[in-house]
Amino acid sequence: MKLFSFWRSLATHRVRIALNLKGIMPDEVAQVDLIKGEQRAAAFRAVNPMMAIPALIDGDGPLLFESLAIIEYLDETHPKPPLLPADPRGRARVRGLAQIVACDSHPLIVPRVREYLEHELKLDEATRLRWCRHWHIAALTALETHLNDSATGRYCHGDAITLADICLASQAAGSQYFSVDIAPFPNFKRIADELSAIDAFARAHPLKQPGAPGSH
Ligand SMILES: N[C@@H](CCC(=O)N[C@@H](CS)C(=O)NCC(=O)O)C(=O)O
Repeated sequence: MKLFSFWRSLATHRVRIALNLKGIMPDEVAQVDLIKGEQRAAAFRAVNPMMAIPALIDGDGPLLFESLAIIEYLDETHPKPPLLPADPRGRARVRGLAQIVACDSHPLIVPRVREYLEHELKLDEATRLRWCRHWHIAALTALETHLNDSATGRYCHGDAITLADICLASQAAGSQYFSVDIAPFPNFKRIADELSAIDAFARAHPLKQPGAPGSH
């Protein structure tokens, strides 16, 4: 198994958590340096035409792409522990929470968007940060409202870890990138704190990866 990764990538952070929860160790982790723009190099474009990570090759392939699709693939091929509830309504809630992070919020703050704001629209750094914080906080606000529900337990959905918790952890890491205080979102913060104490989550954190500032 080969994972295309970079320490700072929040989408890859999600996949790393799922791999850890499933007890899967990729044979190879290929670094795609997003700061240097390696995602746009011809060699990687041939791997993933979206020029984004994560990407995963399991055995003979084909290439797996998009974090949520990869995580559901891992869940289907390695069912224990399950990352989705058994009931359709529960699965819909968990996928909905996950998609607020991975589909509604995160795509607005990825490097290609920030670089477009900078180079094409000529927005200065403070304005670009304002953009990122705005969309990040919009998702935090929606998540907090959804989590204020009897379906929430120790984690986002009951007392078992699900795909929604994986996405919540990546949103929490993003809060650090943009210096967003999560204290005004107490359900979100409580769950983020719980998750950060779990080994599979702690080991997957961006700042624990090779190349990250302060990592070894
Ligand atoms: N929706 C995708 C997002 C993939 C994505 O945009 N990944 C970022 C890193 S977190 C990336 O590689 N961006 C490259 C760029 O924006 O140029 C997923 O969840 O996998």
